[in-house]
Amino acid sequence: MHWKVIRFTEVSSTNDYAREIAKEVPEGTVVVAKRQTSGRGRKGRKWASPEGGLWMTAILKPRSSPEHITKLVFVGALAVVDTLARYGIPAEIKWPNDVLVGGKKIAGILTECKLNSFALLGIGLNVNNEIPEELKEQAISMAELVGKVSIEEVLQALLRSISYWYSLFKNGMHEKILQAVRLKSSVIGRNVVIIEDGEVVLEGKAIGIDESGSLLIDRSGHIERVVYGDVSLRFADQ
Ligand code: BT5
Repeated sequence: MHWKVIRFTEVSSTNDYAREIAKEVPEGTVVVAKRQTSGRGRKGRKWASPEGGLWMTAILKPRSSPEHITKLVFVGALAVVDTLARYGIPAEIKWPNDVLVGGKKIAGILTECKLNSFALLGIGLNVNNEIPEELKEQAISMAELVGKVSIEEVLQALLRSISYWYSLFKNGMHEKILQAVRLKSSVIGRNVVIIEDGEVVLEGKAIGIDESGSLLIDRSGHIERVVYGDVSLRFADQ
């Protein structure tokens, strides 16, 4: 993939800026900002984006069918895990869109799509930035783990890893992607609680991720499928 990076000191959200230009620019255009004033998670949740972190959105044009596009989030999560491994940081994927180190969130992925047109792969990775006080118990940065690192170097490593996983995605090798997600998952084998709109909708033991990317939950012998969407997951023992 040939990446073309557009850099800003400040934007509201790299996903929002990317959405505005997506139709006019080629696939591989990447929007990066030093800080975001309205960084977002899913469902309008806030994403803390002070200077020192890596806040980026890659504009992709995969021409995949709707059933596959939801798996794009795993391209981002796997790329982050690979990138962290280069720095000796062992990370895990918490289905569906978080990357954790030692149980703390180091990165979040936000994918947004306009079907038959473009997909936005937004990645927020805590690099050298301060973690806000209220998130300190649940979030961590690369600097806390290995000391200060070059954001530019992290970006280049991340783009290389995205190229790899995205080429598998484009070539229809979804099972290979899912197999990697299963291997890196911090969820399988654990008791989890699924939350939607602040309410618990399901509790049980996560036993796998199926071929569509859905989480399989064993609820006293009855297997339920949780489709990736706007749900959140909490570990039952935390
Ligand atoms: C996510 O949402 O995890 C997706 C985050 C995506 C951020 C990137 S940055 C570049 C691009 N532009 C954007 O505007 N967004 C993307 P979600 O699963 O909804 O998780 C949000 C939750 O994560 C919040 O409610 C907080 O609890 C927590 N959180 C917020 N900021 C954080 C941070 N910097 N590090 C770790 N956790 C954080």
